[in-house]
Amino acid sequence: MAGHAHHDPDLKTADPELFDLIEREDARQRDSIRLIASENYASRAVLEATGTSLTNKYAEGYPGRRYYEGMDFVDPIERLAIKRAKQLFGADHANVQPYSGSPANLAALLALCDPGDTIMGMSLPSGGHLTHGWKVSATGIYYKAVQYGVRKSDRRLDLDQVRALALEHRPKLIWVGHSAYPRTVDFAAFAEIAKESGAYLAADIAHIAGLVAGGVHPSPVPHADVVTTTTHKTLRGPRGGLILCRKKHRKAINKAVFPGLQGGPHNHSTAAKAVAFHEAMQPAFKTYAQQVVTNAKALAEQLLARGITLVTGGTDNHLMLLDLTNRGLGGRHAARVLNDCGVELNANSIPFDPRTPFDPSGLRVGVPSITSRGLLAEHMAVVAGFIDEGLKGAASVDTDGYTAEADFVAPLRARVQEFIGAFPAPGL
Ligand code: DSN
Repeated sequence: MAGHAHHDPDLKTADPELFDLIEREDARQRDSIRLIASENYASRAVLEATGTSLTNKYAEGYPGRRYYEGMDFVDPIERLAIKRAKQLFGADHANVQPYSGSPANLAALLALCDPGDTIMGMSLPSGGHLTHGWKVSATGIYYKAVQYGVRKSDRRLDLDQVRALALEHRPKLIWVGHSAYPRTVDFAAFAEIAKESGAYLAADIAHIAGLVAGGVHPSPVPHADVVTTTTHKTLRGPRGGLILCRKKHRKAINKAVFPGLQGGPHNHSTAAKAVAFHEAMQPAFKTYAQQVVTNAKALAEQLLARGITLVTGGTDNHLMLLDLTNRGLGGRHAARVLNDCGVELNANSIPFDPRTPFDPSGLRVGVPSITSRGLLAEHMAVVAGFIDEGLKGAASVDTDGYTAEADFVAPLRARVQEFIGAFPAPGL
C-alpha cells in the first residue's frame, strides 16, 4: 500500500503566476538582441542538468571526504567536473564549488592573504571588478586595497603604473582581470610584476573564460597562482564559479571555499558546470569563441562607421565600451530607450567619467549571446544600425518626459524582433 497520495503537479499547475513570469522571461530573451557582455544563452543540456534531483542533496566537504552519507553519485559528478575543468584550462587543480565569481574571489583572498593585508586590483571605473578591492566591497573593507587604472592617453592598462604601485605598496596579492575592458591582457607581464614585488598573482577571467578555453585569448594559467572565473558568461555554463590553482595552493583554496566561506556545494550547478566544460572541449566551441571575437570586431567597425566613439577605439575581445559624450546622451537614458526597443545592454562608467556611476557616460556592448544565436560578422551592420537608430531616438526625446510610448519605439522594436527571431536561441 502506498503512503499518502503524492500530489506533485508540474510548475504550470502548481504555480501558474510564477510559470507565466518565467514564460515571459523566455519570450523576452528570444525577442531581444541581448548585448549584455556578461550574459549568454546556456544550452538545453546545461539547463537540464540544473533542474535535477541533485538540488536535493547536501555534500559538505570534497569527494571522498564528506560530512554526509549518500555520495554514490554526487562524488563521481564532482570528480568529473574537476577533471574536465583541469583538462579544459590545463590547470593543476580545480575547485568547482564556488557559488559564483564574487565568492570565488573572496575564497582566493581568504586562501592567500590575512585580513588587513595590502592587495591590488584594477579600479571599477577603469573596467575592473568590485571584488578586486573596490571600497564598498568586502575586499576593499577587509583588505588595504590599492587600485590601478588605465592611461589617460589611450585608456589602456598602464603596466608602468601597475609596476610602480606594486613596488611602492608591496601588496600580498595582485588581481588582474576586468569586467569592462575591451583589450587583451598581458598575463605574463603581470606575472613579472608580481614576481618583482613579491606578490601572488590572481587572475579573474570571468568575462573571458570562454575565449581562453577556445584559444582566442592568452591563458593566465601558466602565469598566475590562482585563476577565478564565473561559468555563465563567455563559457556558456550555468550560473556559478570556478577556481583553478597551482598544486601548492590546492589545500589553501579548498579550505577557503569550504569550510572557510561556503556550506554545501550546489550539486546541480556542479553537474551543469561539468556539462559546460565538456561542451567547451568540443571543436564547435573553438569555432564559437573565434566567432565571438570576429563579431565583436565587426560590430566595433560598424559602430565607428556610424560616428559612435569607442573607448580605446575598438576591441580585442567580446566587448566594447561606447562613449556617448559626443552624442550628448547619458548612459542610463540611452540604455533604457534601447531596451524598450528590444536592444538589451547596460549603462557603464567609462574611464575618467565626468558623470556618476549610476548615470554614467557609457554603454557596454558584448556579443557572446548573439553569437550563440548564430549571428555572423555580416549581421553586425544590422545590429549597429539598430543601436544607432535607438541612440538617435534617445537623443530626440526629453530624458525626463520619455516613456516607451514614444513614436519611434514600437516600430523599431518590431523590426528588432523580426530580425532576431530568425536566429534560434539555444536552450529556449
Ligand atoms: N556583473 C558582472 C558583469 O556584468 O560584468 C560582473 O560581475
